[in-house]
Amino acid sequence: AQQAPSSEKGGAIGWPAHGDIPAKFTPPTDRYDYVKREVMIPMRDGVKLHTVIVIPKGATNAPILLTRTPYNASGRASRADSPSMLATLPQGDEVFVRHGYIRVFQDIRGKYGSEGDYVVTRPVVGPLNPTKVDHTTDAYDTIDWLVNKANLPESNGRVGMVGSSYEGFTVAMALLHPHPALKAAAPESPMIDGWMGDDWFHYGAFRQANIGWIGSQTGYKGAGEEPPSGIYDDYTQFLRAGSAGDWAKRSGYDQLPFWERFVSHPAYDAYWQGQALDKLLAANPSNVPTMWEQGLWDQEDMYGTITAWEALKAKGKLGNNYLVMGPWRHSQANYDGSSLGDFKWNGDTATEWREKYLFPFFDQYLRDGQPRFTPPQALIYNTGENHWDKLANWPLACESGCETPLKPLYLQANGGLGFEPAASGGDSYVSDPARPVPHLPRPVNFNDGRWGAWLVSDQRGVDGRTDVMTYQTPVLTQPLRVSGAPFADVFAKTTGTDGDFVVKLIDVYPDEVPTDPKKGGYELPISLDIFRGRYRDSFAKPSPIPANKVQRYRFRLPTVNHVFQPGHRIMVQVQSSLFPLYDRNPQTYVPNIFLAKPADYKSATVTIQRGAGGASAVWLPVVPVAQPTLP
Ligand code: PG9
Repeated sequence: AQQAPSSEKGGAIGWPAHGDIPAKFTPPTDRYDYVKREVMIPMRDGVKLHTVIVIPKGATNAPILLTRTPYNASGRASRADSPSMLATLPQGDEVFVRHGYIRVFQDIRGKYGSEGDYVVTRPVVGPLNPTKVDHTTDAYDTIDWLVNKANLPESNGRVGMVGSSYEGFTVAMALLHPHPALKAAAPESPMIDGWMGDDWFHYGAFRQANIGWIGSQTGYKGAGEEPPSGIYDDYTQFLRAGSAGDWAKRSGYDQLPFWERFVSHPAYDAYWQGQALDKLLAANPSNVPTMWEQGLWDQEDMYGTITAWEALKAKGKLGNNYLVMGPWRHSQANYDGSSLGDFKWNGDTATEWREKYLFPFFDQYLRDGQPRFTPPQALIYNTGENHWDKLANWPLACESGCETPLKPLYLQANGGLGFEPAASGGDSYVSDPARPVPHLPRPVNFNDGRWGAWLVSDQRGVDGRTDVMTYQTPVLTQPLRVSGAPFADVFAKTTGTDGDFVVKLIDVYPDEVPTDPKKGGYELPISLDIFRGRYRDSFAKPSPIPANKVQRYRFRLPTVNHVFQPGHRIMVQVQSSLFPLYDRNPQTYVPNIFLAKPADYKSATVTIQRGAGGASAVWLPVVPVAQPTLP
């Protein structure tokens, strides 16, 4: 047989003695412009937290930018595997990298590389946390370690904290008892109150869009998977499942303590009230210069920033707390802010904010010799005129305490809408839990790429459904500006004994938009929310709705800074479901909707009252279009 040629060592030519993979392969990093160190930082209880430190090569006397994350510090510090620090770190960090900052990402307790027990949005030490450690102490101990020259000789001993979403929550928690070396903070769309208006519920309606996260985040210490469903259309998936509790049971969530706490605390009881970070911050206001940021179409944490900032304003702390609201989806502040969905803004608003506002705000405190920079009290994008407003105060109109009160825009007969009181009457619709109103045109898959921009989606997708009540003004001949938080004020009766109310404030584009034909007639939501009727009298103590008796549902809607232009109309839509984003209300009162049974889900006829029987309206923060803005 043809002998295979032999190598000098008596085998086949070139045969590797121990295979092609050496025991250790370390690519050289001498041409890298940074050094990456991974350390385990000890907390006061001895638990060590995995921390990734990225240092510009040759750095001395450099400031530190810290983010404490539940989403894998190593991954967060490695946008790309590159010799360049700029390419390695996330897009949002670029301006800091260009100015020689040290960047630190840390796995929070119990996640990924860190030791200890993970507790979702770990409550502060106290009635809800019997241990001696929380994110306030862990941030303190981490900063204490980082500014010790023996540990990080390259630093100047000053730290800024930044982060969005859960990472914004850990920034806000650090402010409850800040380390003296914490010189600036930027909580971006932070999780401040999970029940009232951030990730878990909105006014008691449960956000099913996030239920998969509970499995992937609390089922595993490291990267996890959401439970597979085998059904692409999440509308179908959750409808077939029944209640959110049924979905969870089928997914094995009875193994997950965090889910068990949900089921045990469906109402706004001490468990949730004790975690209201806006109240904790107001009770412990810090002097750390802080820039609170969120998106005006933030589909995940729309509540936290404005609520925390208002709470600190009420404590007289505007001297070190500034508000930023951009035309952004959740966390878009750290990416390109040129557009959202089909809407284009006046340039890359997010990069503009980071470079012209966030960075100089931080830099004046984190590096010596930098120019003083006082941001506007409120930097809020004007979404109707497409430019930033730099305002000396905020809101410009409100329910109480503002120069300008809210102005009721009444639901009128025949689908009208106007500032004049409406004639008496009612508009009825059948709300059928078997046919809930979709939050996006079906098929709806939470991971189909539409989640980020869903809040700017055209509402004509549901306009015309018999269970969506649509009211609109005549075409406007003058611009109308709204700058603050509108309130929904719905008077309604139902044949059921429970029910949800969704109210949407919408800007209707002219029938024709020559420069962008697809915008003709677009129904752009500028503010919308859902309210679970059982909580109309008390968030802590739900009560059945007395059937066929008019009840009042009054709730604050997300903040707007918008101008309805001439040629546009103002529209309000009212409906009783927003699915599968929110769980369905069975519309018959049950003690705990997570445990509702199929037979509990019943159609109900809902009547929205107008005029003397109940002056349903949306109360708007109407102000003159021209407002003084700072230079
Ligand atoms: N606040 C976001 C979130 C939390 C929980 C579930 C789903 C999303 C976030 O931290 O990304």
